[in-house]
Amino acid sequence: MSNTTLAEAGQASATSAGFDYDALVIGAGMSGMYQLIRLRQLGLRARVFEAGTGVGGTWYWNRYPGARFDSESYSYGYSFDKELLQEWNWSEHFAPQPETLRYLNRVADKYDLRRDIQFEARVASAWYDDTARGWTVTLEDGSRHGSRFLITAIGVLSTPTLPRIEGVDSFRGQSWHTARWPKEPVDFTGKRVAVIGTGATGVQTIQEVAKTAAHLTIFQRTPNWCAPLHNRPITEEEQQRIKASYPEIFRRCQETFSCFLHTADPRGTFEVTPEEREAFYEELYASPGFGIWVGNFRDMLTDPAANREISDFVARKIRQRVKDPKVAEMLIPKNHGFGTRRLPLETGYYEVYNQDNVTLVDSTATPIGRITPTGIRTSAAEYEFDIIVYATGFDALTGAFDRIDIRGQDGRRLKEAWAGGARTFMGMMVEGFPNMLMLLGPHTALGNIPRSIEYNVEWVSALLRHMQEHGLTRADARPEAAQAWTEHVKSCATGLLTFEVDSWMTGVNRNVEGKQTRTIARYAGSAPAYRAWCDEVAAGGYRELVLD
Ligand code: NA7
Repeated sequence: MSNTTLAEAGQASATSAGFDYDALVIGAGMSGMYQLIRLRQLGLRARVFEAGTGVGGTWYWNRYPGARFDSESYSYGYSFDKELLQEWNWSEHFAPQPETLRYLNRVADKYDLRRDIQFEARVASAWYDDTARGWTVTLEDGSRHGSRFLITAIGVLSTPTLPRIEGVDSFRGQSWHTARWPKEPVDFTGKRVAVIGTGATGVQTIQEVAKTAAHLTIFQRTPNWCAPLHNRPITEEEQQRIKASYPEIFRRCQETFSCFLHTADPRGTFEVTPEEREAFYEELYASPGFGIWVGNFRDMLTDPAANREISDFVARKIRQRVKDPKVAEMLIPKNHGFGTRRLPLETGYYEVYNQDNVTLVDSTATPIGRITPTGIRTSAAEYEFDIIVYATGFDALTGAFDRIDIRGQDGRRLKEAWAGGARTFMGMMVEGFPNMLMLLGPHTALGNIPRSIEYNVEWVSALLRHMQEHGLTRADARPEAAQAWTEHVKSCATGLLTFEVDSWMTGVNRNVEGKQTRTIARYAGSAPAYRAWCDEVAAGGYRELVLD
């Protein structure tokens, strides 16, 4: 193995091209942080640009009340630092946001990451120059930075979107998008509060705000199927057991379909008796976490009849939990089956609608026409509020890429290259965009995200090491490899009920121009199959890439 670092290998051209860095990373969330650690270990000159004032990404921005994991805490943290795993105590089975942010700051402290991170630095553009074989990154402050490699660590759900409703700026009370929540706590006591949106974020927010608001009005356009989280504190005994079983926990995450601790039951819905089926559903409904979604019968998301069974079961639960039958019906989804959109996990969510201080408004029957200086006007009524909370989601998967002017070879814009749908190689590279590596790009395996992050960072780092060792300075995906991967991603979506429904997972956001129709920007195959594909590319010496 050569001791030559990439900096040295490419020194002549790097210096002559005036590169400031070997690698620039955009984003200091979980992926950017871990990538920085690995870049340093490779001996590379690295810098991270981060728009926020601190590390943490998703957990830095999403400070809204009630924000917490839906993954078991101990399956979520970084697995690479065995010492930290033993030192860090998660307090709950599904940790709240402040704790996760503390955890990520602890990682940043331990590895002294902040000295290579520039905060309040939002990237405006990134242009590739084939003569120099590198990237020029321009920040919004106008400063320019040159680098051989560009690594995007910009997240899957990081570009918040406000509703396209007139008057959003005119409201005179307080209003925030959940992903742009203030750092100081917001007191809802005695306040008239509106929440728009009932996705995973809206559900968590509503549960919390309903505890103290004088009155909470929820504007629901599409109800989502939700299931109980069953969170609780981790006892001292459990803490010891968790720490002793980390190798087993992470091994299991590597084996399951989407890196959660749960995995599909091998049985088909109709292979058991109705009594057995009901008992299994009851068991799942009473169990913590995503078991009811990703640990259900294997055909739940492929067979419409199987999906109807579980949907009917959960509808019965909602009717039992919500006292007013009319409100219960409003909360039961009618246009999609259970689990075909991202499943929000809840703690007393349905019971909120039994409270006197809570009103549910159907925003499909009576759409919001306008945000006024004093509140919200629908087609049926006018409401006054002190606070409006926008839990209206994100321009998912490709949105964060679209907002940066990324140009590859011959000045080709990434947004245009993806206009007909994302096209990638394993979600990590894009043909014609040499030396750009994406950590959570479209088409990558998602699921329990930190597990995907660690894998992608390792794969990218191995490629960089390979290039170091062979004195290579340019890596691009071969068109036929990108074509094959993109076709594979499409074929993975075939037959899945999830892809017959509008949601961020199918690339739909009615508040974003050009995102009104479904696209396949999400890899729906298994994580083990994804890793096998990527491992094979590395083991085969990267034949799918043009390396020189
Ligand atoms: P989601 O799941 O995209 O939810 C956004 C919600 O906002 C959803 O209920 C939307 O209704 C609603 N929405 C958006 N615009 C409007 C307007 N104009 N009027 C009324 N309602 C509106 O985002 P989340 O933040 O909850 O979750 C995103 C992911 O983050 C989540 O899946 C986790 O993985 C973490 P719609 O359904 O479009 O009718």
